[in-house]
Parts: sequence; C-alpha cells; structure tokens
Amino acid sequence: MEEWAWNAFFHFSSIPSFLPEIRRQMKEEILALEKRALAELDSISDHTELERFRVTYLGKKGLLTSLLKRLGELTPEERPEAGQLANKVKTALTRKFEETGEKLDSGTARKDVDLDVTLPGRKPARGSLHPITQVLQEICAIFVRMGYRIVKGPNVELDYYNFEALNMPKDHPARDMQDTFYVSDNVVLRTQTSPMQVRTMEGQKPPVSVISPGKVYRRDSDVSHTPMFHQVEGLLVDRGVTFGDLKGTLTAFVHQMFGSETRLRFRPSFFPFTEPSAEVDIRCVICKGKGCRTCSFSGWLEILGSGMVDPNVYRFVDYDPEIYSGFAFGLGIERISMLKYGIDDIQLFYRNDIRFLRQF
Ligand code: 2NM
Repeated sequence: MEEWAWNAFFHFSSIPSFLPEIRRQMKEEILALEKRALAELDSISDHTELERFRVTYLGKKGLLTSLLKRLGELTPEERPEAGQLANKVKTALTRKFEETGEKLDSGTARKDVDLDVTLPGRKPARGSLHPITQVLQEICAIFVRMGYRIVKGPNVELDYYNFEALNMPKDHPARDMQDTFYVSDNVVLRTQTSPMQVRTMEGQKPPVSVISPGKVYRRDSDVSHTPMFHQVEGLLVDRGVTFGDLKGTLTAFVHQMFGSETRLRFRPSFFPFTEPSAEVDIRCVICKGKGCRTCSFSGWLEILGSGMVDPNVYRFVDYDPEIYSGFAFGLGIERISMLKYGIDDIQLFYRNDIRFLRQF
C-alpha cells in the first residue's frame, strides 16, 4: 500500500475501543505493520532510503508511534498485552534498522538489482539532418569531386548582383514586384544564388569553377512553391569551354544523383543570363517514362536549367568574351528532393512534423 494510503488509514481508524472487533484489529495492525516494515528494510539499498524508512516507521510522527499512541483506546485489561506486542515490534524494527545501516556502511547490503553492468548500453536517440540539407550536401559533394569550389554569400543582396549584372535590366519581367521581396529600392532578398557567381568572377580571373548553394526567396506559395527555397547554382569559365562540356558535366551529375541508367534530354529554353540556354529533363523516376501524375503524363521531369554564360554578363565582371567562355546551371533542391523521395507537397519540408522528418 502507498504511504499516503497508510497514513489515511491510521488517521481515520481511531474508532472507540469498546468494540471488540476494533481491539482485535489493533493486534493485527501491529503485526501487519511489522511485516511490512521488515519487508521494506530488506529492499533498502542506500542511506537515503533508510532515512525515509526511519521517518515513516520509527519517527515521532511515524506509523509505529501513532499505533503506540492509540493503545490508550484499549481497556486497562487489554492494554498490557497489546503494549508488550507493540514494544517488541518496536525493538525488533529498531534493531533491524540499525543492522541495515551497518550493512550499508560495510558494503554488504543488497545492491540495486536493476543494474546489470553486463547488459549492452542503451543507444541515445540521435537527430538527423533535414532532408533538404542532406540532398544539398549530396549535390555539393558530386561537384566538389569534379573540382568545383563552394562559395556562399549574403541572402540580402544588392539589386545590382541579383539582376543588373545578370543581364536583367530594370524593365525585365523577372524583376516584377510579384516575384521579388524588396528590402529597399536597390536591395532585395536574392531570388537565385547566381549573385555569388557574379561576385566570384568580379574577384578572380578564369579558370573559374564554383558552385553556390543556399536559400533563395520568391513571393510564391502553393503545393510546389514556398517563399523560401534552396538552390545550387554552378559556373565554369575558361578558355575554349563549349556546350559539349556543359552536356558532359550535367550528364555526369545526373548519373551520380539518380543512377547511371537515367536517361536525360536537353531542351532549348531561355534565361536572360545564358545564350544558348537549355533545360534538362530526366526520364520520370516514378513511372520510368510510361506517364503518370508526377510527370504530367509526359514521361519526363524537368530538373535543372543551364546554358552558356551570356557575353553581356562577362562585360559586368570585366572578362573578355572573345577569350573566355563558360557554362552555368541552376537547380532547385526542394524539387529534386520531392522527385527523389516521391513527395507531392513541398510544404511538408517546412511543417517540422517529426513523423515526416524521421523518415530521412
Ligand atoms: C540557372 C540557369 C541557367 C546561372 C547563370 C549564372 C551566371 F552567373 F554565370 F550568369 N549563374 N547561374 C544560371 C544559368 C542559372 O538557374 C536555373
């Protein structure tokens, strides 16, 4: 029985002694208390527990003391027998209490049986990287193996680096207030990570080969768009770089990322900062080209944009387009992660639902 229950029991059991029933109960109570106390002493393994025992049973307000006080409820004839019994129990418990204390001191007391030092340890629960971080790192690792250097830069960017130097003059539709978060007239939250490519070219002469991973921001939100998402953009500039180098590099990337059997195609496209430009599609990873909802029944999935850097961009960074050429590409991490893991709602990445995050 719990300690509080015992206390309540003793408190409410001060019933007049003229009931023979109650007197018999007194003896039983004493014996029951002894039995319980001895059992408890047996299981004590440290001095804290022993002191708790002393207070509960032998202390001034302890269970045994309150029993002794209630001897007064008995008739004068009954008192000696019950009194003797109670004193005998008190002596026995006190001796056993002292013995237990000595055993604890000499180290021969019962040790905590729950502790088995031969059991294998319990592994602490470990966290893991967010799926977007994992995919981002995987992509970066592929390009680092090909000799690219990682460059990172500010999320709050000058209009000049985000648009102007990327061949997007003031009247360009991509600069529309609809898409861009403006901090002030000429400061924006970067809408892509290519400002870092411009900053890199500004700071060094070719050969250049860098990738810039990070967060980008656009005013957009639905099942496939979040106002913040992640991109990796790459840039390689040197003498004699051709569209063939672009195709070879991106093919090597796709084969490492999605498997060496993955088919891909380069489809003509347009970007203000590249000419010619191409979007890269891969055979749908879900239906393998048969046609499904994910690929809009086309059998192909668009995974990245690319192209040969427009000579206009070189003018801003003082590279001579007659000497140098290069390619650039950009890919959205959320989109690639959704394809890789078969996720149909981009918002899942940012709801912080542990049941979702645990799966990666
Ligand atoms: C893309 C697609 C095509 C790109 C271009 C440049 C720079 F700075 F060299 F001009 N950086 N990134 C680029 C090219 C990005 O993203 C879909």
